[in-house]
Amino acid sequence: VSIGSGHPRIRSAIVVLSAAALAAVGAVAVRTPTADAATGDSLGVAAEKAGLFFGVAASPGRLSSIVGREFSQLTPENDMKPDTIAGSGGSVQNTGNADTLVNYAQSNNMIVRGHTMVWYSQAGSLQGTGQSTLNTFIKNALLKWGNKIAYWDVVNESLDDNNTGKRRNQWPHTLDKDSNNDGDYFDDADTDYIRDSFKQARQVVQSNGLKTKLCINDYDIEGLTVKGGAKNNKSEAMYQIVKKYSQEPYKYIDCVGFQSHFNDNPNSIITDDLEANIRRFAELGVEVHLTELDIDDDLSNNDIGSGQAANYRKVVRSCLNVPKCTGITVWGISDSESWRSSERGLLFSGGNGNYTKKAAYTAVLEELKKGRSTTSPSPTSPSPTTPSPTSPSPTTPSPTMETGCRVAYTDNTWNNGFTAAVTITNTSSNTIDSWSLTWSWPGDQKVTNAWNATVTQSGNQVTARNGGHNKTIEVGGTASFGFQGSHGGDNPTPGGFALNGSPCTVS
Ligand code: 9MR
Repeated sequence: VSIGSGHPRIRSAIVVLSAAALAAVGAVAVRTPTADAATGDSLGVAAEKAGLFFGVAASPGRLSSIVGREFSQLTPENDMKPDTIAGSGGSVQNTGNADTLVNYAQSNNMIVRGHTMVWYSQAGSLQGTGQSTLNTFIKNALLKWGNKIAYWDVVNESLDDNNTGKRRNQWPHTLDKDSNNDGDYFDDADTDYIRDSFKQARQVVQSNGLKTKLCINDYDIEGLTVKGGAKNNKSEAMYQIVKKYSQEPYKYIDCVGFQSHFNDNPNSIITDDLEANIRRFAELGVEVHLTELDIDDDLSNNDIGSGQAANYRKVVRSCLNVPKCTGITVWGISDSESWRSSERGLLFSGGNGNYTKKAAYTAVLEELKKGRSTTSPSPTSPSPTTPSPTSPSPTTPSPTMETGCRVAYTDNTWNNGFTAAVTITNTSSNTIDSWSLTWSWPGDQKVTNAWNATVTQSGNQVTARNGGHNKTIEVGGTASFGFQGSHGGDNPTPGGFALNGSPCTVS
């Protein structure tokens, strides 16, 4: 009998022991989530400090204590798929296992990713139905769990294999119509099940005041290129879909999932351009997640890899370096219990609740603990034509000159973390030579790291000072920076922005 999971008397005794006493107890290796939080010694806790979630795919039979201890997000591996929960006419049924997983996540402070609604595979009674039945199912699934689900994979695996850049040639694509035969499904007169499914999901989210974010998920879209350096056409096709439906006038898609099953398939390799590809999706304003990560421990056809732990490190780093890469989910706990056990692609060995950390685990934890890069360019970095910091401006004003300014502030918030993007516009009639922007937090927010500005905080007062490359703001010009922060559960928008001491308008 393991003492670990919930012997209340022993647990409460340990809480009052000092660290030294705890070490002396030795054999009673109880680590409550609280103890882990204190040391940061858990993937979920380390990830949360870096501003992202670290999750796992699970089934009710795999909910050993490691799940709640190590991970901060949970994806039902199979129990929310239509072949389990879709009844006739788009109804939702048979949700017992899914409910077990959602309840487990809730009581372990994990967020849930719903997986998945519209998919050619495991479609159950949705298979072959029309858009109106899909819409009914989308509505029922969203309303069944509401805000208990943070992210839903609305559309899964819509694109063809073999790097064709086409849609998968089977239902639900059979619903699509290319009215003018121009090769896409983006024209108003076209029928596009991706558009229509997200449209429905967006309407349900909006009209019910839900916070659930709507994602599209696929595999082999991780790199800009595939093996041999050819363009990744599948990734490009996904980019065009996300670009189209995340922007005005649609604004349907919030997030894109790179499944990240890395193996010897030439389109599934880890490329050096993974980070750049994450970044280009992020620059559309969507969140990027690595949703089903596993890495074959023998990527013999992968010319990038040098061992599984190094590959995990590289993939996690690629996400950490892009602020809008807000979560990583591994597709299972241990190798032997994985859908691809022969690849030994996960972070633990062992099984049945008795798991051993692999070198890959240590690599991931170490990388998460290093946090986000502070030097990587943000989507708002200046173009190469921005004047260099040393080039003298003919109209350099005195630092005391009055400024007129406008501030645009947008944030992207989850559990206890957020990222924010700030753009300052110089609305005065003078060039600004150097700047500091101040504001105060209405809540308990804390800035944890920043890019393109040096940000300091004292109490609830924050000061952001220009970086070298963005110190000059021409008349009508802008300077941008971003940061990451933590909050206690509520992240109200700050007010009281002032640039070099003068109040700014907020847009
Ligand atoms: O891991 C899942 C496995 O248990 C199922 O048998 C399989 C059936 O299709 O689905 C697996 O999960 C898939 C996920 O839903 C979508 N991306 C690929 C995953 C691995 O096949």
